[in-house]
Amino acid sequence: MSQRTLVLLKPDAVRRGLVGEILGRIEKKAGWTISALELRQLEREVLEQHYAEHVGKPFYEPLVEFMASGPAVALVVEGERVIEGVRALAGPTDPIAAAPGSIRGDFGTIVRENLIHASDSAESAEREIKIFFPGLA
Ligand code: IDP
Repeated sequence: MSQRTLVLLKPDAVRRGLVGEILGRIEKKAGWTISALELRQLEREVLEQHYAEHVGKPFYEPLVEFMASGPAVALVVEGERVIEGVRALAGPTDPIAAAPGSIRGDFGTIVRENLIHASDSAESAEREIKIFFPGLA
């Protein structure tokens, strides 16, 4: 089942020079394709749309601040079961609980600064792709 998903390499990944490492893991999965890619400073307005489901939670404000603290990489990945697959590569939200071998498990320690975002369903993916790549069909 070919799908597409929205991935963000968060500002900590860019600051720490982990973009190549993380993109490499995604690129090496057989049959997956990166169909859009952009390094950009995320504006608050975009982040408010992206994280709308978390408004009012205690971690929301610091999360938006962190996500706007430096450039991030936004990309769209297409391929077989890519929504589930990129989330498996990323590992669970808390990097300490994430298994070694996963991106968060290998490189993270802080829940907020967990390196990568990946859409969690087909509906989220379509919503998020529209936010970051409005020109994409
Ligand atoms: P996910 O990114 O693993 O799907 P979500 O629950 O959607 O996790 O949370 C969005 C982002 O908010 C997380 O990736 C993380 O950066 C941050 N976050 C989630 N829960 C906490 C928390 O309890 N403390 C600090 N930051 C959090």
